[in-house]
Formats: sequence, C-alpha cells, structure tokens
Amino acid sequence: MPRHYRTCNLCEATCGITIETEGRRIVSIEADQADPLSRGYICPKAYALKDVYEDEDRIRRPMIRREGTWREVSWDEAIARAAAGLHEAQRRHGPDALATYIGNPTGHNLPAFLALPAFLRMLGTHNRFSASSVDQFPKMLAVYLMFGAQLSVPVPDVDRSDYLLVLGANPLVSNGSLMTAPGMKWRLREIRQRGGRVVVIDPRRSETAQAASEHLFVKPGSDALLLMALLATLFEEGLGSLGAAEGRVIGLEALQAMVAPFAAERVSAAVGIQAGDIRRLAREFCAAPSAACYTRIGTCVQEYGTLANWLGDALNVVSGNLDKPGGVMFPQPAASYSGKGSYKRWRSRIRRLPEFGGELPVACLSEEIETPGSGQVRALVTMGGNPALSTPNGARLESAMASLDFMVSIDPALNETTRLADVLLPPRSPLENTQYSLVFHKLAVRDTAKLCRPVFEPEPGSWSEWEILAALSAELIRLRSLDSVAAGGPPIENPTATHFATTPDLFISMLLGSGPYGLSLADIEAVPSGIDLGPLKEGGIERQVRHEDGKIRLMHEDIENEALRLAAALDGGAFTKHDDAPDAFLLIGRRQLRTNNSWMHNCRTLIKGPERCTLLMHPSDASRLGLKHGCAVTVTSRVGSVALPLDVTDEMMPGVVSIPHGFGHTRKGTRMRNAAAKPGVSINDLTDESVTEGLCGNGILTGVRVCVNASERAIV
Ligand SMILES: Nc1nc2c(c(=O)[nH]1)N[C@H]1C(S)=C(S)[C@@H](COP(=O)(O)OP(=O)(O)OC[C@H]3O[C@@H](n4cnc5c(=O)[nH]c(N)nc54)[C@H](O)[C@@H]3O)O[C@H]1N2
Ligand SMILES: Nc1nc2c(c(=O)[nH]1)N[C@H]1C(S)=C(S)[C@@H](COP(=O)(O)OP(=O)(O)OC[C@H]3O[C@@H](n4cnc5c(=O)[nH]c(N)nc54)[C@H](O)[C@@H]3O)O[C@H]1N2
Ligand code: SF4
Ligand SMILES: [Mo]
Repeated sequence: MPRHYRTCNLCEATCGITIETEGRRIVSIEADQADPLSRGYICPKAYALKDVYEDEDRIRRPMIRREGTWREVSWDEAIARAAAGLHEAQRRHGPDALATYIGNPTGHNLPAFLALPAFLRMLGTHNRFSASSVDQFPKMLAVYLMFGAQLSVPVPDVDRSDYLLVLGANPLVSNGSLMTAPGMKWRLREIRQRGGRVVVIDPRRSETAQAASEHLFVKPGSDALLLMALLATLFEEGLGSLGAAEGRVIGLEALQAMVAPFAAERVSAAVGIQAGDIRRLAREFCAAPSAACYTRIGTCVQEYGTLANWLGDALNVVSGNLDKPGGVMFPQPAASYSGKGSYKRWRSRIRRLPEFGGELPVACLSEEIETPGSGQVRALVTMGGNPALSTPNGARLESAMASLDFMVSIDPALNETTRLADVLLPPRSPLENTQYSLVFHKLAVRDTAKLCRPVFEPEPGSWSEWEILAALSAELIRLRSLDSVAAGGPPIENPTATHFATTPDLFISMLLGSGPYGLSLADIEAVPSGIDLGPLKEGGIERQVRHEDGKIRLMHEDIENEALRLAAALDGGAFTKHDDAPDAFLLIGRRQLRTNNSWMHNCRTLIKGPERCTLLMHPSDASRLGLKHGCAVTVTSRVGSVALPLDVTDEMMPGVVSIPHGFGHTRKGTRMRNAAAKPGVSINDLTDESVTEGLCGNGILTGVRVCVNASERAIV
C-alpha cells in the first residue's frame, strides 16, 4: 500500500503525517514519528483529512447560479462568466468597485498562496480584505512598527525557555499561532519538567491554563493595561537589561516615560488582577534565566490590540529576552517570501480606516457595499473564506453580499458565504498538490524544511487555485484589452503572464537556492519526513530588523498616542463602569479541538458527540440570574441576539461568558448536511462591526458587551 509523507494543512502546527492509500481512497492517517518538528504529534483533526477529502458535499465541478438555481458548467464557461461579471463591475464603476476577501486556508495552500499576489495586483483594487483583519493584524502591525517588517515576528523559543507568559492564546487546543509548535502539550510539560514556569493570563481557565503552573483571570480587553504595568514595574524596580539588543534600540527612555503612569496599583481594578500579583509576575519574568512573553489572538481582537502586542515584545526586549535562547527568537527558514509591508497608504471610503499590508479591515466591508457613491463595492471575489460567519456582524455582511451585482467564490464548499456567489469555482483538494509552507517555517519554534508531493494524482478535470487564478487573470485582461482597442487604444499585455508561466516548484527551488542553507528541491525531497535545521539561531536582530538604521524602535508616535487614549479610557472608567449591572456580561470566544473555524463542521467524525456550541458562565452569575445548567439562554448585543444552551462552569471569570466561533450553520441554500444537523449559533451575529481596534481597524471579537437572559425561544 503506498505510504505518503505529508504535512497536515489544517492549522499552523503543520504536523508531519503519513497517509496510506489504496486507489483514490485514504486507508489510514498516522503521525509521522520522524518529522523533526512535530516529533510524532498529531491532533484528532488530522484524521478528518479523510472526511474532508471524501466529503460527498464537496463541490468538484464549477457551478453558475441563476435565479437561485445552481448548474454545473465547464471550466471554460465558468471562467468566462466569472471574468465577464468582474470586468463589467470594474469597467462601469472603476477598479475599486471590485473587492476581494481571502480566507484562512489559502495560507496553508501553496498554489493559492503563490498565485494570489499576482492576481490581486492585476485586479488593481484598493478594496482588498482578508481574515487577517479579524485575526493577527495587530501583532503584524506591532512588529512592523518595532522591527520594520510585518512578518518579523519573534517566536517563543519554547523548547529552551524557563518561563513562558501566555496572554490570549490557548495553544493546547489551537496548537499555536504565529508560533508553529506542534505538540504544545508536550512542550509545555517539558518546560515545567526543566523547573521552568508557564503562566497563563486568560478570562477563561482554558485547557492551556489548566496545564500551566499558574493561571490568572484577566478582564477581557485589558491586556495593554496589564503589560503597561509589567513594564512600569520593570523600570521602577530596575529589573531590566537589553541583552542582545544592547546598542540596537532607540526610544528606551521614551518607553520608560510612557509606561510610568500605569503602575500596577492604578490598573489593578481595570485588569482584574491584584497589584501584588502583577508586580510578582514582572519580577519572576525578569529573574528567570530566560523568558518569553507570547501574546496571541485574545490580545489582538480587542480595542488596544496593536498596543498590547507591541508592549508584549517591548517586555521581551527590555528584559533581555529578544534573540536569546529560551527567550523570543527569529526563525531562519530555508526559504521565505515576504516583503516589509506597508501602513496607511490609503483609507477606506466611508469610515477612513487605514490600509495595512495592502488591505483594509474587513469590519468595514459591509458599509463599503451598502453605501452608494463613487467607489462603492459592487462585486466581490472570495477565496477560501467564510466572512458571513467569521467577521463581526456577519449577518449584516451576509445581506450586503446578497445585494452585490456580482460575486465569485473560489472554494470547495457551498457554505453560508459561497451560497451567495454567482459563480463557484472549486479548487481541487490540497492533497492533490505539492505542499511547502512558506509562511509557517518562518514562524516555527525549530528550523526545519519539508516538501510534500501530491498524495493523489489530480482528479481528471480538476484545477488548483494556481490554474484558476491564471485563467481568470488571462480572461479579465483579454476583456480589458478588447475595451482598450475598441476605444482606439493599444492592446493590453497580460501582466500576470510571466508569473503564471513559472510553476510553484520553480518558485520554491529559487527561494531555497537563495536561502541561508543553499538547499535544493532534491535535497529536501530526499528526506520525506523533513530536514532538521536545528534549534532557533541567535543573530536574528541582525537578520530580521529591517528599519533602515537596523535599530529596534522602542517608541513610535502612533504607539504613544494609543497610550494616551488608553490612559484617558482608564481614567474615564471605561474598563470598570459596567461591573455592577446584573445581567451585563463581557462575551469572549473559544476554539475547540474538534472544530476548525467555520469549515470543518461537515466532518462526521469531528462533529459527533455532545452539543459544543454552548454559552459558558460562572456558577455565581448563573445562580444570581436563576439560570440552570442546560437551560436555553438568549444573548443580546447591540447588533443582534442568539439563543443557545447554557453550560455552567467555574472555568469562566465571573462577569464573562463564552461562545465558540464558527457555528451558525442555519442558513438556507448551503450544502453542508452534517454541519446543518448540528448548526449552533454564530457568535459573529453578536460581535459589533462599528467598533474596531485603534491602529489597524482589526475586528473586536472579545469583551463584547452583552446581556444574558432566560430564553423564550426554542433553540435551533
Ligand atoms: N482546534 C482548532 N485549532 C485552531 C483553530 C480552530 O478553529 N480550532 N483556528 C486556528 C486559527 S485560524 C488561529 S488564528 C489560531 C488561534 O490560536 P490562539 O491564539 O491560541 O486562539 P484561541 O484558541 O482562540 O485562544 C485564545 C484565548 O484567548 C482568551 N481570551 C479571550 N479574550 C481575551 C482577552 O481579552 N485577554 C486575554 N489575555 N485572553 C483572552 C480566550 O479565552 C482563549 O483561551 O488557532 C488555530 N487553531
Ligand atoms: N468571533 C470570532 N470570530 C472569528 C475568530 C474568533 O476567534 N472569534 N477567529 C478569526 C480567525 S483567527 C480567522 S483565521 C477567521 C477565519 O475566517 P475565514 O477564513 O473567513 O473562514 P474559515 O471558516 O476559515 O473558512 C474557510 C473556507 O475555506 C474553504 N477552504 C478550505 N480549504 C480550502 C482550500 O484548500 N482552498 C480554498 N480555496 N478554499 C478552502 C472552506 O470551504 C471555507 O469556505 O475567523 C475569524 N473570526
Ligand atoms: S495540530 Fe492537528 S490540525 Fe493542526 S497541523 Fe497538527 S494534526 Fe493538523
Ligand atoms: Mo486565524
């Protein structure tokens, strides 16, 4: 039976797996013990790759929707129809009339990832959106401002660390993000076995918190205050040192002045942590032989997200832990592909939210579609995304999308978003493509390199994203050229032709050749489980700080202004004023081991078992409101209301409730039968698109103000 060595493409952990096949069937999926990064770890989702591949609901042929009915068509007809509709919107209303939304799985898919830049450039629209603005943009902006490039992300060197401070992440379930670290359960246990400490700051006693040395509840949305106070303690008590960053920073005194007003005693009530504990954490962090502060999605999806993430890395720098084994370090991948990034080159039309990394925040997409005038979005391309369920006030975006003149989705599922498309272009399974991760090797806790060849020959007549975007680009340019000639101008050359004339293999091979290890494709292919390039290496400041003077910025004007805004909010009582309202709660999200954002709920093996879309609430809150475990509750926010079962648990911080994201498969016209049988509700029918993170406009998905009451509605 053929055995194939692959990297699981479902999440950032990129675990090594082996897949045995018989014909076009998957017979078994197992952990690859020889993978140098994942060391034999996999999670239950890996087995579901079989379900995803064999899913009867998976769309395999292009389809066109007319008057509510889908019809299978040839690729030629689908591409012609898609290009004509997109072209028409741009011809009549200008380049910005076309918007794009790129979702999460494209980062895990080599042909999609490599094809996108050329395609997006060719479209020429300022209205580009992606899941990154409901995810890690604040972290990326923070490192862009501090280190000079949006992917210069220092990663906790967990395998050598003596102290890991985790804010807003639950890697035992998520398997790590902006920190590719498969098997965090083992890696955290090893920290503790070495005599080190793991401290988790989270409004819920998460799975990671349960495995940690210490857990402290924090009020949702207050991480910037906590980090300010940790830094203030460090300076006040003279605990800092620059280590490898000595002589390489500017703005140290300004940083000290900025954090000084945020003493632990002043922020304690707003953060929900005793001043003595805050001071102790700062002392422990600085006294540890090595320490890493890891801030992730919980700290991004809040109002002061960029500031919080910036402060987290400032703490790493001024405690001497940047570029130090056991601290935070810059990985050195065998091949990488990322520019410096950009900020504020343009703004959104209505709310004036800033561009970052060539994109606008998706929280403003619905108003850009709904509001008439020059620059109004009339057509949309989505690829590998489900913004109807994944973005704040998804229900509003859903009805905005339904009002578009034209929509194309490049996606293998007919889901809450793609059901609204006029043309559905389904790419073939990633298991039929070559895979090499250009993103996650750059974020990994160990340097490795692994290339995976297709498990199956491509299904006859199937196209990868590379082929889809190449054909769509060529057809769009052909139509533009016809217009130009008809108007008496010259024909237009296809600007994407050279890009698409190469192949993904050629790209990887070029990047490897110019990379630090001088590897070739053949070198990597010779080791099917992946080549081990060793632990993270010092010298990362030299390699990854990309400001022209090579210096780390410990101060930036925008950060300073955010700090002033934060101080005013603290003084104005913004963090404490609703504390006593009886039915008012702050809503947070959660991830679960057996789900993956909104799109794996159709896997039978994952979705079976108890109802998972429940509202978590602390027993003291439940008894005050007279609510019993298992009863139905209604949760209401400014934008909407949902009803779901109550789960009473002391995992929750009092005053805070939690709903997992990605559910809400109640919409008509989808083709995800297993998901629809256990639909749950969408937390993003409660999150508010009208408020955004202060510097990059990221969606605010945590600390959402809601009321909870006994439900009179039947639960769907
Ligand atoms: N099983 C599974 N794995 C996944 C995914 C999935 O859906 N399912 N999704 C993948 C994706 S796309 C991503 S981006 C990563 C994300 O990976 P992580 O960043 O680890 O995200 P979460 O698991 O959501 O953990 C976030 C934690 O932040 C806490 N939190 C919420 N609000 C706050 C706050 O204001 N302050 C603090 N300090 N904590 C807060 C939550 O309670 C939660 O425990 O996971 C990836 N892995
Ligand atoms: N309230 C709340 N909202 C959140 C979050 C949260 O924590 N709380 N998390 C946010 C985060 S971190 C993220 S990343 C987003 C995710 O948001 P999105 O990326 O918008 O949504 P997904 O649920 O990941 O949807 C993935 C889509 O990709 C398709 N797909 C799967 N594989 C492939 C492939 O190989 N090629 C193509 N072309 N398509 C494929 C699936 O069919 C599905 O339609 O959600 C965000 N939304
Ligand atoms: S943690 Fe699970 S889903 Fe993520 S890469 Fe590993 S096996 Fe796949
Ligand atoms: Mo994400």
